[in-house]
Amino acid sequence: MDPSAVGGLASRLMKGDRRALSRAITLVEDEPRAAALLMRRVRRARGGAFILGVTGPPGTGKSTLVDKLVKKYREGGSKVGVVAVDPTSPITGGALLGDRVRMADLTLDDGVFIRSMASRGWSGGLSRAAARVIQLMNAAGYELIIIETVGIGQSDIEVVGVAHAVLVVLMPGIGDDVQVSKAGLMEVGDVYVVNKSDLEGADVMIVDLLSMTRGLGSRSPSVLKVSALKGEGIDGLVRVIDALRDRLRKGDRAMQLRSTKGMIMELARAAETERFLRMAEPRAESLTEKVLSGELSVEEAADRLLR
Ligand SMILES: Nc1nc2c(ncn2[C@@H]2O[C@H](COP(=O)(O)OP(=O)(O)OP(=O)(O)O)[C@@H](O)[C@H]2O)c(=O)[nH]1
Ligand SMILES: [Mg+2]
Repeated sequence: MDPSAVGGLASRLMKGDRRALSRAITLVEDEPRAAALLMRRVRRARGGAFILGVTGPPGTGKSTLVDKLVKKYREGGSKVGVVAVDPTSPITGGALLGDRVRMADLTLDDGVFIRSMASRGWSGGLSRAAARVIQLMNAAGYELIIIETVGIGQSDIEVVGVAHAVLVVLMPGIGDDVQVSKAGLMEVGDVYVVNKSDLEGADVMIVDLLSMTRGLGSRSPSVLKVSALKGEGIDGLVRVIDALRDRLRKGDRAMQLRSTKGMIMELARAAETERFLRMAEPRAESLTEKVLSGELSVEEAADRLLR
C-alpha cells in the first residue's frame, strides 16, 4: 500500500468502517512496513475494549463456546471482535470459520467482526500480529474482543498475554490434571470452564479443578461447568465474564497492566527477533566456517554472534 494512503485508512477505521478494518488487518499480515505506519496513526485512538483470551487443549470446544458468547453479547448490544489464532492448522482456520452454517448468521451481523490468523511464516511474529489486530479492533470501536488460541504449549499461550482476562476451556476425559498443568494452563486462567458437560466425567473434572485452583494462593479463578453445544451454563459464564469486564471498567490496575505490558512485550520481542536476524545473518556464515575448521565450538560461535 502507498504510504500516503495509510492516513486515510486509519481515519476510516477509527470511524468504525468495516472494510477499512478488514484492509488494515490484511496490511498487518502482509505488509509489515505499511503496518508499522498504520499502527502509529491509530496509536491515539482510545477504545475501551475488554480483551478476553480463550485458550485450552485442542478440540475442547473453544470455538463453539466463543460462538455462543458472541451471540449473547450481541443480544446485549456490544460490538464484538474475534481473533481466532490457529497455530496448528493453517488450512481450516478452526471450527469457528470452518463451520459456515453455524457462523452464517454472525457474519451477516454488522456488530461482529471475525478474523482468523493462520500460523504461516510468522516465526514469532504471530503474537505481534495478533496484538496489532486487537489494537485495530479496539480503535474501530469493538467493545469486547475475544482472542481464541489453542493452548498446547507456552508459545501458544503467550498469545493470550495481551488479554485482560483469560478463559481456559477444558473438557472431560482430556487426561489428568498433569496435562493441564504441564501446558502451563494453570498459570493463566481467570476462569476455568469444563465444557461438554453433557458428556460423562464433567463433575469429576470440576472436583479436580477446584482442588487445583485452591492451591493457587491469592489468585482464585472461577470454575464452571458448561455445554456449549446444548447452550447450558452459558448465562452463568456470561455473568462471570461481565464481572471481570466490570473490574476493568472500574479501572482495575492489575488488569490494565497485564494487557498493556503483554502488548508491549510482544511488539518488542518481535522487533528484537527481527533485529537479531538482520544482524546475525551475514555473520553467521563466517562463524560457521570457523566452527567447521575447528577454530571455535558452536557455543563460542553463538556467544560471538550475540556480541
Ligand atoms: N458433546 C459436546 N460436544 C461439543 C461441545 N462443544 C463443542 N463440541 C464439539 O467438539 C468439537 C470441537 O469443537 P470446537 O469448537 O471446534 O473446539 P475447539 O476447541 O475450538 O477446537 P480447536 O480450535 O481445533 O482446538 C466439535 O465437534 C464440537 O461440535 C459440547 O458442549 N458438548
Ligand atoms: Mg477452535
